[in-house]
Amino acid sequence: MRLSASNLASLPATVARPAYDRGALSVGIVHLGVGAFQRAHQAAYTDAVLDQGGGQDGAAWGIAGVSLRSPDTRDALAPQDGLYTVAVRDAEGERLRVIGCLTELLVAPEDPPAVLERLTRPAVRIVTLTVTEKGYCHDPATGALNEDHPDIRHDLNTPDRPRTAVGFLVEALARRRAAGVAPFTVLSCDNLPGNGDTVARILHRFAELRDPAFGAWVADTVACPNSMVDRIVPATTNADRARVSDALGAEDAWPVVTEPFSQWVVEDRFPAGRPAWETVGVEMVADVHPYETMKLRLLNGSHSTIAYLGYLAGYETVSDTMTDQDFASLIRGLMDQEAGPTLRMPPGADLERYKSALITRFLNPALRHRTWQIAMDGTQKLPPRLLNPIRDRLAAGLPIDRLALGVAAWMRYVAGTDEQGRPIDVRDPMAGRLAEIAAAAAGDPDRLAQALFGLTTVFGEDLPRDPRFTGPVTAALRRLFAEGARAVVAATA
Ligand code: CS2
Repeated sequence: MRLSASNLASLPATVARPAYDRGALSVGIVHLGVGAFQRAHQAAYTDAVLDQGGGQDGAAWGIAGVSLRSPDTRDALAPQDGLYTVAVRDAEGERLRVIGCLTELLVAPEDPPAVLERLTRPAVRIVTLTVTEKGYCHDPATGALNEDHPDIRHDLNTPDRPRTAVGFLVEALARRRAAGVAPFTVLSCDNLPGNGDTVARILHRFAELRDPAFGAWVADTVACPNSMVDRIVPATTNADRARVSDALGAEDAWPVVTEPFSQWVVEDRFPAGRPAWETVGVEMVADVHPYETMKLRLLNGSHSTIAYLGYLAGYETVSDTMTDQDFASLIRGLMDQEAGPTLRMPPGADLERYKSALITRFLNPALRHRTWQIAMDGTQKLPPRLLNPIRDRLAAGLPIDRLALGVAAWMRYVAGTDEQGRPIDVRDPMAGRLAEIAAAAAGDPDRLAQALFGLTTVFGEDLPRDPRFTGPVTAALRRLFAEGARAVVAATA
């Protein structure tokens, strides 16, 4: 038996489920990039709002989920009427809730016009995005649209069959403008610094390349609030599927597994309206930047450092890595001594509590969060997580030993073979270029570092010229090759 609307009422009493009438929902939000993170985070918050009655126009906030690439999510969830389980896990156990607000699923490459049609309907007032860093087709060092990106070229030339999020958004906005329908608000929920400002810049530039007057209209009328999103959501495993299905007494082909912690801080700028997210713990604020920097540098910066060093040391998951005392002290030191002091703290935030909570979250033994998963897309992740705090510290004349070790660990990782000589499956939009560089360097740390510093979309123009940066990174890379990750971590911690 498959989880579906028809058996929702007969699930075990321990499983929480929607109290609202799903049939009464209309689609007010289109989400681009429907995946595990959005289903455990933004959809869970919206589901909670609906469960409370949703305020005045509660029924207007159903979500249509769009996959920009693979049909997997639609294939798993459509037979379940869009229902799926969020399993919240920690050492104490697991709590299950079936989420009901995903009422439609579309697969963009199968039918781009259907997605454009969906986005153009006047009832759609918000478009949310989790398309990962690379989905913005931007230059991570500057935040500007990469106008030479093949998919961007494609979408400029073929506006009615786009491939990228920006291509869909801009064409839908053009159609709304032509039809006299107000624009939707675009809410980025990706881990980018100034994610709203970034998406605004990219939409503006893309629209301007189509027509300068249209570009100006987009810049003037489309609101793109910034947001800080936080919840650890590892990829679902077959063991998760089996365990959750067992507990439901019905098969859920794609539950999501996550931690108890969840935070969402959103800049409150929604001219077309929004769900009453503030009633379910979302922090609606005037300025998100301090929250975002805190989270990117402390959580994500630590995560990437754990991912590269932990993987090299042979640890499969974040919690395995963090149970090694040397790694735990390195990460604590990274937060206390290096990343933490670069932060301008959000009002009322308790930095000490935040850092301690992070260590506990990383140690959650019930989440099998693979180091390999977090290691993906380093060319996109390094700039906000490690390179920006490095810039701030260099500007203040401060040392960067631990941050530099994180960068060097990425370099050692993209060299493509582990410490036992086994190949590493390096996933990155620049994987081809990284493999060429690694092959040419042939295991020589100085040549490898030198060639990688040449990637200006990652390191910018400034860092490669600064010996206070290149020196410690190259030295750490030499040691990683010579001594291995465990020994270097022990010595740096
Ligand atoms: C992780 C994030 O995969 C990664 O790069 O650092 O997905 C992280 O788990 C989330 O940002 C937590 O909020």
